[in-house]
Amino acid sequence: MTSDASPGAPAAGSDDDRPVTETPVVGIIMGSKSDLRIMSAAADTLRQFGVPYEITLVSPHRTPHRMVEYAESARKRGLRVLIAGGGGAAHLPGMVAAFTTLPVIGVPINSTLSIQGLDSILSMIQMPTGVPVATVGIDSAANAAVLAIQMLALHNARLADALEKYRTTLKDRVMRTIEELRKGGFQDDV
Ligand code: RP5
Repeated sequence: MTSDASPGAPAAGSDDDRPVTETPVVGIIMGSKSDLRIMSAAADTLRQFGVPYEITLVSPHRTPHRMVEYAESARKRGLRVLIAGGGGAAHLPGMVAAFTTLPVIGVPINSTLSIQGLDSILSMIQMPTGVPVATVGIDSAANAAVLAIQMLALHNARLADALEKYRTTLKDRVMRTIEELRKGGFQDDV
């Protein structure tokens, strides 16, 4: 994990078959340190899947030039997907998407000044044609990471396999819960 936006060396190998290396392939950015309590879930998820990432603060309003520099250099630095979180007037994902053709996943955050996250999500979803932001649910940073991993898994067999196993654990958890409920007297119709 790197802790700032300093350029890293691009990994060797072809784009499609490149193995996951320590070079960050996902960039996690957010408007403020106060967003970290939510966005850290994206980092945790990427770590669990062994996906190298970088995480830093990039504010579209307080550090606009840094935002442009980050977005414009992202592909060259080896990043494949960007996850951008913001609360309130959450312009970061949309503006970053304007400066890069990498896929941008937006995480609307119910921050202290947000109107329950509604302003944040509405700031992200209605992008003009040609400049999409793949917006996940309010505070759904872990899902943003899973979506990023699904994108990377298009050309990475290890990640595709890990995603299959992850889905199996989700299913198993539900089935165990059903069993526990049944033991407690819950009568389902299946
Ligand atoms: C946005 O304003 C940030 O993404 C954050 O969610 C919100 C509040 O920022 P702070 O005032 O806590 O720095 O730019």
